[in-house]
Amino acid sequence: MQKRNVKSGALYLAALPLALAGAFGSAYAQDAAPPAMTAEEKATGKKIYFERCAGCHGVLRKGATGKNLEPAWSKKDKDGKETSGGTLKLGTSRLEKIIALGTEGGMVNYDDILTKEEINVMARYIQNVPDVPPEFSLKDMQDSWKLLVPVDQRPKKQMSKVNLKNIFAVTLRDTGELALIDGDTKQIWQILKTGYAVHISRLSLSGRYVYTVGRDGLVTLIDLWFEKPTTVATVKIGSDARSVDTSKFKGYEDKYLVGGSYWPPQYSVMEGDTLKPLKVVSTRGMTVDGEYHPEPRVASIVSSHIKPEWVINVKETGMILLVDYSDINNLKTTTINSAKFLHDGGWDASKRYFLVAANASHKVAAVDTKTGKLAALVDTKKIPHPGRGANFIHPKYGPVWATGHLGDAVISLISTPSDNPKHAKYKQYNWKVVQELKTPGAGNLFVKTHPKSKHLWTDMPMNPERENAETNLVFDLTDLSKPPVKIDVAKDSGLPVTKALRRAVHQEFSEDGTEVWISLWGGKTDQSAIVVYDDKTLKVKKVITDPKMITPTGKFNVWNTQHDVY
Ligand code: DHE
Repeated sequence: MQKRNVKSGALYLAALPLALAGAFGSAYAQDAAPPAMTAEEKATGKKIYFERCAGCHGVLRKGATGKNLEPAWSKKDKDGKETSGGTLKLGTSRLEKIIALGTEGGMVNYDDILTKEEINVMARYIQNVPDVPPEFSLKDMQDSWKLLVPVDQRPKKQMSKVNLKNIFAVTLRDTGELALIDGDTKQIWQILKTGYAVHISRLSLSGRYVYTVGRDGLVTLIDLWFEKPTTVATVKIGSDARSVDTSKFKGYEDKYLVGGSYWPPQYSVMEGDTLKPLKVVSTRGMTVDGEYHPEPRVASIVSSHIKPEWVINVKETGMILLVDYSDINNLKTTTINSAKFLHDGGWDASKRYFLVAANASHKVAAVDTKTGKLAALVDTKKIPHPGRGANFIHPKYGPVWATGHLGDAVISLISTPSDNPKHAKYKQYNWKVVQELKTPGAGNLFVKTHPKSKHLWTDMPMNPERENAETNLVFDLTDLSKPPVKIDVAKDSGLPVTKALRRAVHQEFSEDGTEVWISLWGGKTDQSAIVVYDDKTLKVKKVITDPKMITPTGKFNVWNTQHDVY
């Protein structure tokens, strides 16, 4: 059928929009009755679907980065021509093959994560009508809210001697934990229970509080001023979530926290230092194509530095919301049309423009947070995936922001505007892709640099080849015509070779910009590591590994996250 895809255990699984492509064009099975399932099998299917599939295919299975997985669907194109499909037409044995082996379109093989029985359950589960999970109201949030340590019982000053600016908050994906690692000593300071598979950590503007959000919608507030990091409040914002940020504008510093949910499709506003729920706003509505969508999930969120506003990117509608939080009872929102499906993104160097991947459109949308308008829609290669992107001064084209791609072996450099008179000559290039850096393969997730670095680090964790997935490439920013240096993170970790791939994923700089930390993300029972490199010499400085450090993925340095340094 198709080549076995990347070793899984990891989970951009089915991340490409063409997931299941090819399979859908094939001959359909004859029998269209939904297969029977016991209550126990349904419960297993539901759990696995949430943990492995919903992120890309959606809770209602209407598809986003992954294909539509409804039992039967039909749609009309702009000329009125109707097409139809669905899992029922594919049938159990075809679906089992797709789930087990993946597809060349990007769906990853599950035969080494799921048992044969589980694959069979999933093949039948997705032929049944999707369960619609319950809504999650303000009252539900209030009921879930736990203020574990009230503000007046917290320290009045930092109690430890740890250099908080150089703490790294590291997601331990599969254990539902966060490791706080001291960047100076490279020792694990504390491991705390959080939500399931924490997606991101963000910092309060003060640098004191770490906020994490689990895929299960649990937001955790951690106070770094205690002798040891301590969880002081938690709250659920839904049953599936990916993003949080605080209010950062002058006068509102950390007053509010906003969290974006995948399910229900909504964002919630909380008090910044207690997580007390204040407001829930639905994102259901019309797409940029003018069609109603019942599940427009909240993807990336970022807090503006120049206005009391959050930039909230709504995946399925392709709408970018600028939400003015200066009066949350009379919320003013600017709704900007961009393109589908919005995912991750970051600021340009001036922090005026937010650039976000519209991944199924193969575009990056840039919003001007000063004028509240779309500044540009830039065509990229297939499925841009910037993380937060990387800003640097290109020797020929001036300020640029970089994004990699899941679906193409290229890093695109987009010229961004600058008020610096010295950069006036680069204006002609603004919002154009000025250079594409070739890489040995697709499957990039993150790129990173630092104002003090002369390097651009890029990963390829979703590439099917071991020699790519376990490595990083480092480009020399002073001479981009030079081939990148390939860094073998798996080899540098010194850990024994495992049968399955371990992905070298996500880079983060130390506070002073001299070190780069990369996760070597193994399976749940493999020994994983974080490999720390000297950014100047590209030599290994330290391998951080510990039996308790299971499945490390995202890493967030306090100072860099607090100040959006990338
Ligand atoms: Fe992510 C950022 C969604 C899978 C690691 N990821 C984001 C953001 C979104 C998102 C919306 C932006 C948040 C923001 O800035 O406010 N990610 C999704 C998915 O929907 C998807 C495809 C599937 C899923 O079920 O979640 C997915 N992501 C993954 C992974 O499998 C990764 C590689 C490992 C993991 O920990 O789960 C992963 N995503 C990350 C990381 C960031 C992120 C490390 C933050 C990057 C940064 O530097 O800010």
